[in-house]
Amino acid sequence: MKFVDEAKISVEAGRGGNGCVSFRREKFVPKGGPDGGDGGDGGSVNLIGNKKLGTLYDLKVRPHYKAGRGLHGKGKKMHGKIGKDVSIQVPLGIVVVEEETVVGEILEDKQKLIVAKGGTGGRGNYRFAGPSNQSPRYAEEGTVGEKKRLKIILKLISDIGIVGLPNVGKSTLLKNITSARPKIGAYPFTTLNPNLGVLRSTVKSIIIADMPGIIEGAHHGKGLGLQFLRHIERTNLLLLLIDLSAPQPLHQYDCLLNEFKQYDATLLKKPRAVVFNKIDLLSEIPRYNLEEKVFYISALTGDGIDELTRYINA
Ligand SMILES: Nc1nc2c(ncn2[C@@H]2O[C@H](COP(=O)(O)OP(=O)(O)OP(=O)(O)O)[C@@H](O)[C@H]2O)c(=O)[nH]1
Ligand SMILES: [Mg+2]
Repeated sequence: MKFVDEAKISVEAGRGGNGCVSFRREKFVPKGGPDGGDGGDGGSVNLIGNKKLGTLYDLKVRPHYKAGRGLHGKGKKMHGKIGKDVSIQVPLGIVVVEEETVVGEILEDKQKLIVAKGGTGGRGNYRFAGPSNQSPRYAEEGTVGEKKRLKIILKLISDIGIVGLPNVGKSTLLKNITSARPKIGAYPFTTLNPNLGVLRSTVKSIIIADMPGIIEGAHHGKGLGLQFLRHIERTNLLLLLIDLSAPQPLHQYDCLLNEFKQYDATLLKKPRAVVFNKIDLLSEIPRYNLEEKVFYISALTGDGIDELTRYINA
C-alpha cells in the first residue's frame, strides 16, 4: 500500500437528541404527571491504534468522518437512542494536530483517542418535576457535537535510524541485519520512503528504520528534502552511514550533521554512532578519530556486522 505520512481530516461528532415534553395520558388519570424521556447522546469520532497499519493512505482518500446523532426522547419516559460512534483505524506513532497544536498521539495497539466528542442528550421534562413544579412544560435541547479539522502526522516508531547520503548502502545494511527486504539499487534515491525492519536474532525486538538519502541542501528541499526525518525523531540511536569508498568520506559526516541541525537541532542530542561502509572496496582502511563510536563494515559481505549488532543489542 502507498506510504502516506500526513493527512488532513475533518471530524464531526453527533448532536445530542432533545429531551421530550410529554404528560402521561391514561384512561382514568385525566391529568398524569410529566413523562418526557431524555434525548440520546451523540456519537463520537475516535481514533484507534492498529499495529498492522503503516500508512495514512486510507485517511488521505477518505478525509471526512461524521458520527451519528442521538435521537430525541419520547413520551412514557422513553430515552432516545444514542448516536453511533465512528472509529478510525490508524497506524501507531501518529500525532494529532489541531491548529498547529498537538492534541494527542497514539502509540499503542488498540489505544483509543476521542477526537470529536458527541453532544449530550437533553433531559426530558419528567426530570424537572418537583414539589414546586409538578408539571414542567419544558425539556432540554441536546447540545451540538464537536467539529474539528485535524492534521494527522505519522512518525514511525523505531528504535534505531539509519541515515546517510544517497547510495551509501543504508538499505543494504537494513537487509543484512533485519528481515526487511528493501529495494536496493546502484543509483541514488532508490529509497523514497522509510523502510522498517526488526533486528534479527535478538531477544528484544529492536526496530530499525532505513531512511531515504540526504544531500547537502536537503533543508532547502533539495533531493527528497528532510520531511522524512520526522521518522527518526523517536529513535534512541542514529547510525550515520558513510561510504568509505567515496572521496573525502568525512565530508558526508559534516553534511549529515549540518542538515540535522537545520532540520531540528535536538536531533544532534540523540546518541549516535558512525558506521563506515563498503570496506570491501578498499585495500587499505583509513581510521578516523571521531567523538562517536565508530564501526567499519561491509553491508554487502557482512564484514564487521557482528560487532555492530552486538553494540546495538547492548
Ligand atoms: N561493494 C559494496 N557495495 C555496497 C555495499 N553496501 C551497499 N552497496 C551497493 O551500493 C549501492 C547502493 O546500495 P543501497 O543499499 O541501495 O544504498 P542506499 O543508501 O539505501 O541508497 P538510497 O536509498 O538511494 O539512498 C548498491 O549497488 C549496493 O549493492 C558494500 O558494503 N560494499
Ligand atoms: Mg535505500
